Amino acid sequence: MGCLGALLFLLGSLGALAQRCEMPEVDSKIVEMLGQRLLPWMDQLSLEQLNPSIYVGLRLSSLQAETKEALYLHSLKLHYQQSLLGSASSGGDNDDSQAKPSMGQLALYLLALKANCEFVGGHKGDRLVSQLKRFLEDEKRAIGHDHKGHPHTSYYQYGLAILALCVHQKRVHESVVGKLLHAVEHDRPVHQGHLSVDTAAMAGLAFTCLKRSNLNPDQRERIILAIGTVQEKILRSQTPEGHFGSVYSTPLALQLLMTSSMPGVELRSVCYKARTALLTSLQNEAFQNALMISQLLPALNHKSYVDLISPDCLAPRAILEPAFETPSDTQAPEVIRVMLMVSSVLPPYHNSIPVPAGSSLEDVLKKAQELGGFTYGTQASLSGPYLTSVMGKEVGEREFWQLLQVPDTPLLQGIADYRPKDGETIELRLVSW
Ligand code: B12
Repeated sequence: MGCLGALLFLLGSLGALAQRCEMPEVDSKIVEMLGQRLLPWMDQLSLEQLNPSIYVGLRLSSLQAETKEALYLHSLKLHYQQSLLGSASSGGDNDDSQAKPSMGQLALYLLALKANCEFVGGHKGDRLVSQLKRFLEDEKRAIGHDHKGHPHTSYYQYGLAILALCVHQKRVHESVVGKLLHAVEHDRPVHQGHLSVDTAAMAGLAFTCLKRSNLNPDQRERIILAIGTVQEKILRSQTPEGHFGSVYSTPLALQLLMTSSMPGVELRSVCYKARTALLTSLQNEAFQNALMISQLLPALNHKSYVDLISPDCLAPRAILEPAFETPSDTQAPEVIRVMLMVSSVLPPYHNSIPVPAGSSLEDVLKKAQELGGFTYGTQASLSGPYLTSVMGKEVGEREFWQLLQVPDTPLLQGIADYRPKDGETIELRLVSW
């Protein structure tokens, strides 16, 4: 073999080794149906209901919602800027009725701006960037010099914030990036790594952005290694069906895998398998939640949040038409019984709750409250209503009310989306995380 032949052979085998995560197109009807489920959410324009993730997901998808989309971004700007920057006339501290967006929500808002090809800038933009940097500094302090502490929010939001600043080409201090690197480096799989697949994927997306933008050149080697660590973690988490972790962490995991090639890994078949698993889940109507759909649509369009470094705002996207309403069954649904159990309180609560078939777990909780002897409270979040108190017991620091199917299977969905079956027993359990 001549010199050129050898070179071609080498390049050929390198190409075969370094495969990309490319997924064959998913039927456009399926994608359209997912997009249509976002439309009703886009009519809700109060701060509590606004969800910047929906806007980002749509912009990175193959779909567009025309004027609705523009109006949605307008409302996001109005409400987020007002609540974050506050106006002197709002009376300062006597206007606490609406909670300020969290670090992660501010980060998603900045991603939404970039998804519309807008750089944050000007006086207001700079203040938002400073706020996000301050949030990160506070979190860095909470984690501490010895890395023994925890962020007040989560490493997921920590990664999201670094990613958002990065796509706007805003540099964050090495010590801030260092905390996320440390978390990934010390997430030992042998000890059942504590970072979830979603959190690892989000960290990986942030690192990939830093690598591509070369914003922290002195940490480049560590960043590249950490991307590899995250990729491995995600690959190891693939279930026999093909999901990474669970069905709902697969969208972000795919976003990450799509940003990279991995020498020596059959990425093509790994991603093909994930796609098959996703298609089955889509047929089973697993994707009803708007936040989940917003994380899935980019992956189905071969895009990731890292593409927000230089988004293609002129890419043609199909116009989304509202779905036809299918007339609902007029027959009264049968009544089912769901057992509701709370053992984290004294005396423990245990009751059989009658609800119409097809009710959500939230309907069950409402009915139980109506029947007496049970109370609960929720907080709005981008994923829907988050259960924060049960029988008057509010969650403490790093605690949450876990939803389980007895004896011990955590639910994969929240109270608004999960629909228990007749005779099922659901436990609400106060746990630390
Ligand atoms: C961190 C996290 C948690 C933390 C939240 C505490 C904290 N201080 O951060 C803990 C461990 C407590 C948690 C709990 C649960 N989680 Co969680 N969580 C996440 C994660 C990794 C990031 C959320 C986030 O910060 N988003 C960014 C910020 C900007 O958005 P936000 O709306 O302001 O964030 C808040 C809400 O997301 C809320 N929250 C967290 N999880 C869930 C789940 C649901 C259903 C709801 C309504 C709210 C909610 O806590 C966040 C902080 O306040 C996501 C991953 C993802 N892909 O989104 C999963 C995720 C949202 N969680 C999920 C689930 C299933 C749950 C639980 C229902 C699990 C269970 N069986 O009990 C519980 C919630 C139960 C309840 N009380 O209502 C699923 C939801 C899937 C779906 N179909 O919608 C996700 C997508 C993980 C996954 N891949 O399966 N979670």
